[in-house]
Amino acid sequence: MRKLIIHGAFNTRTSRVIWMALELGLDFDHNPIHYSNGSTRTAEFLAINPNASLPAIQDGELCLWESLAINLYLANKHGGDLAPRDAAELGLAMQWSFWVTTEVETAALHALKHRLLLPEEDRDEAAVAAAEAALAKPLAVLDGVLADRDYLFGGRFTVADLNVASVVSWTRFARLDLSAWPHLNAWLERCLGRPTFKQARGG
Ligand SMILES: N[C@@H](CCC(=O)N[C@@H](CS)C(=O)NCC(=O)O)C(=O)O
Repeated sequence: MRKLIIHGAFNTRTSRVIWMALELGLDFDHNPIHYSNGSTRTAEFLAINPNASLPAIQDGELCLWESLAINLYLANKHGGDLAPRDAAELGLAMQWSFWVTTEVETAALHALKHRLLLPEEDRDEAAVAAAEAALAKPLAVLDGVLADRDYLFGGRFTVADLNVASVVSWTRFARLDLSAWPHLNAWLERCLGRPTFKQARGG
């Protein structure tokens, strides 16, 4: 069977999938294309991901897109400690992955854009403040859940921690003040401190 191919440059959401592949010790080919130069709009890539976005993977005949879904798939396929061990853990892994993408990602990306990604003249601290306000509720929820545990569930680092931490990491790159949420902060440190996280972002 053909080797797993991960499409997408390190400085895109592809780093989430590379992080997972490294955690699982997978042998994969990396195709580091970027959306900014038209590489995702070729007929060849659109046949893999009609959204023209990154990441996408090819695993044998299967083409898959949506970073957090790809990670759930890879964990489920390859097993080990990162994978859900039963239906209840699978439910929790999906719950946290859907939660972070619906409740956290948009505001975190907004903060990141206005602190880091946009040209300096287009950045707006009022937009950062609005993002911070929108994040207060979900981050408080995460902090509360982590008050009595090191990881989201199961007493170990799982795909749920990886998916949630990869999105919440944007708040740190945006230099938001997370001191109001010490349990979240300590958990984020534990997750992002894994050597594979740095590797997954191109070292
Ligand atoms: N929900 C998708 C979002 C994918 C996405 O928007 N990726 C960005 C790169 S981080 C992209 O390729 N954007 C295409 C564009 O802006 O043209 C996922 O998590 O995979």
